[in-house]
Amino acid sequence: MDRTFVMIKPDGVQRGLVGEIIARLERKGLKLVAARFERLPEERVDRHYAEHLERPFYPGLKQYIMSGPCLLMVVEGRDAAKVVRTLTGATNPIEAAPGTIRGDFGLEIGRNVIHAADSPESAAREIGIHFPDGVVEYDRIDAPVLYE
Ligand code: IDP
Ligand code: MG
Repeated sequence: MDRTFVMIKPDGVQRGLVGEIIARLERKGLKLVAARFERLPEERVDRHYAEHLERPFYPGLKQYIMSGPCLLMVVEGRDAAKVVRTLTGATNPIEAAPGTIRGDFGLEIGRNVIHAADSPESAAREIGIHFPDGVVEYDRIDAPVLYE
């Protein structure tokens, strides 16, 4: 089964959206297999966002991500990375469709509530960075009715 990395950013935590966001992932049928609530250390933010280090918005992005605690998660399900990106919506909440997390809860690109790995390859890389000791393996009782 596929896994992906999801993170509720500090604005999502401060605005009390943690429960709402986890509920959406659970209701979709995704299985939560790892979670940790923490303030990210600078070194891990730089590794996580390695592809953006040279971007003009990076200093602001880093300050935002380190401004408070984040909820880091790994979820499991068929095509998990794609499924979670669809639930998350476009990077800029102005363009994100209603019904998506960013479309329903965000107003601007620099405060877009949630991070989701953009591909299975990114998911594997990000899970390795944030959960190097692995995830929790178990069966969800509804698995037989979620998949054909
Ligand atoms: P993604 O989060 O949808 O994968 P990326 O292009 O990978 O989007 O950008 C990573 C994060 O950097 C975004 O979620 C957003 O928080 C921030 N970001 C991207 N572009 C801008 C920008 O132009 N201004 C401010 N922040 C940005
Ligand atoms: Mg990205």
